[in-house]
Amino acid sequence: MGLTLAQKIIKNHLVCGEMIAGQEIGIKIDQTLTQDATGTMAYLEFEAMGVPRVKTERSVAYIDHNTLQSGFENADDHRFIGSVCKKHGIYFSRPGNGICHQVHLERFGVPGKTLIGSDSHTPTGGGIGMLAIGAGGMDVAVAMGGGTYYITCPKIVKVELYGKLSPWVAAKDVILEVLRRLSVKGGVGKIIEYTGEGVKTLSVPERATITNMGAELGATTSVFPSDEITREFLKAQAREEDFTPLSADPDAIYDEAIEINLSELVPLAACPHSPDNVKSVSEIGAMKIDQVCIGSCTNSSLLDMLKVAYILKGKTVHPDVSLSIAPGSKQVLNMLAACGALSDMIDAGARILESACGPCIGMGQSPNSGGISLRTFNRNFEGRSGTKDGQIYLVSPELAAASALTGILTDPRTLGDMPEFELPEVFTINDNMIVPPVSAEDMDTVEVLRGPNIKPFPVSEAMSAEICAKCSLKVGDNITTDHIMPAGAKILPLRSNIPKISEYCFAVCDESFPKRALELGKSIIVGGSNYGQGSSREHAALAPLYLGIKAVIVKSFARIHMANLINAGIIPLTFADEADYDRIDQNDELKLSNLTEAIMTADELTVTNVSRGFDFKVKLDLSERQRAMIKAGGLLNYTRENS
Ligand code: MIC
Ligand code: SF4
Repeated sequence: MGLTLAQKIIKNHLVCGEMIAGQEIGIKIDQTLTQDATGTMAYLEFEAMGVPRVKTERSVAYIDHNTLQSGFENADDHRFIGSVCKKHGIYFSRPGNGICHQVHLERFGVPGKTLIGSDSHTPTGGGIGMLAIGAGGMDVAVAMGGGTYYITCPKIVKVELYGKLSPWVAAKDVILEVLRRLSVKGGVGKIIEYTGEGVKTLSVPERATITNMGAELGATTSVFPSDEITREFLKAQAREEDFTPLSADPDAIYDEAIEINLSELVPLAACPHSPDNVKSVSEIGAMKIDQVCIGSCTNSSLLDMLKVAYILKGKTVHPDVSLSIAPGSKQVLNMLAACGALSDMIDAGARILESACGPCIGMGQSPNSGGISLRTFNRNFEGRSGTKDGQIYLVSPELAAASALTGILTDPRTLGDMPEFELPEVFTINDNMIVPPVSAEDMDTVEVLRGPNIKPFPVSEAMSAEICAKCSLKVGDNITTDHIMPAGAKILPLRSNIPKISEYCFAVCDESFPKRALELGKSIIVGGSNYGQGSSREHAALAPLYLGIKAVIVKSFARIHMANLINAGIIPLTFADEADYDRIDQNDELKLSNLTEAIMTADELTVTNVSRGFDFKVKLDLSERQRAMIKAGGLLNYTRENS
């Protein structure tokens, strides 16, 4: 029986388990990446493991999220990460060098290799045929130490592409179409594998836009074949030796399949407040806009920027619109400057931002009250922009640039003929902002520099035999990690200070939650389906841990967040009968008994709603290893017990 492309990479890296969808497997990790907002914690955890040097083929730390230095905190964290990297064998991409996923694709990604990153958009690497997966910081720390990475073996979904995109219709429209069809939970437990004739019509940056935003499907990852187009890209990055051809076997068997005719696609937009709330531009109509932001790890490649510059050249941004542009990397920015495209953007009135995440994570550029903002980003969750009632639409760079000129949502196909935009044969390469580590012999000469904002992270206690606790919060469906642990310029600098950042836990839903939870001492959260979708931030588990959350009972979980809860020692439970969700109210007292035995063996537990006097069943959908981890009180305790 033939294998799919993802199965081939998994098979080559399989350490334990069988490649059967739904079963836990362990894979060897070749490369890791971290960014600064999750990195400080990941490196503190790595230090706690006591491994002197990373054991991966390549580990890279990027500074791209917390770049607004409005106090000492972010700069201190950057310094901490830089010094840890130097000592322990990790490459350090300095602030200004670019967004982790863009730079990794340009300079480090290798087809056929495995990569995990403490950022949910790590699947960007799938654009060059990597098996690239987003994970919690602690999982990345373990992988840096040479440990196995565990996932539930995913189902494989084939997305067959045929035809060719029409002029001014973009790769962004392909992934928006997939999101429209599958929804933000449609990819959970699945790998999305792109095949078909249409693949050949897409460049590496276009493929990377598609795999990047596969994160919004909840997918484990997304992957494209590695072909001649991949070779050309790597060659232009002076890395042709990293090329390996990779594709699925012709008789590969997929669990599900969908087809997309690229020729039929039209410009699309994800409307507020969910990436799967997708409509065509004509359905939305000529809406007046206040802001346009171009950039982020989804759409900040040279190709994207060249298209934007072409559209803006010789024109002026509409007087009612603020346009900001953040090229994805130093390489992109430099090449835009060299060819004059940057000047076209500046001339048109664009506000050029540094090569970093910026507005995508609420680091500046929050829109005006109720403001309508078109963004080339990947997430439009409520409040994420920093303006609670901001109306964020996710669109392609072409659509964003065309609309910035007119002040209304504009179909880019009205721009007329589209020239051929081609990638350069040679990119400008200067890795002077990537600092290599010192040699193992010299590591003792490096002092790790810790700022006063870095506080010890909470570690769970071993699980108790009985939990009798109040439901401190009841929330609905599709709760994101941006709800659980909001980001933005004000809160992000607290990422290395869990006690302090916990004060903002669930601030978007209920500002009184942290105080209430602390007063209760221990409590339980109840939620709906796809709980914890979105980012990989383990702070969305560590803050609840600090606030005394012992268990989370929901209709279903998003993958990375569930793994982070287990790593933190919080019990993730799902309703056996979803109707029971409606029978629990906030403040109800819930009791779980006989946990010590049940946690290791049972697939179902009985929970008593003491306040209302009834029992209901919850499922424990966990592997043996995960059960042992919860019993031990999380991954760190488990690792200590087993080493
Ligand atoms: C995001 O896009 O939400 C982030 C910020 O990149 C997160 C990581 C984080 O919260 O630090 C992600 O996607 O994992
Ligand atoms: Fe940065 Fe936004 Fe990409 Fe997250 S989604 S890595 S915040 S650019």
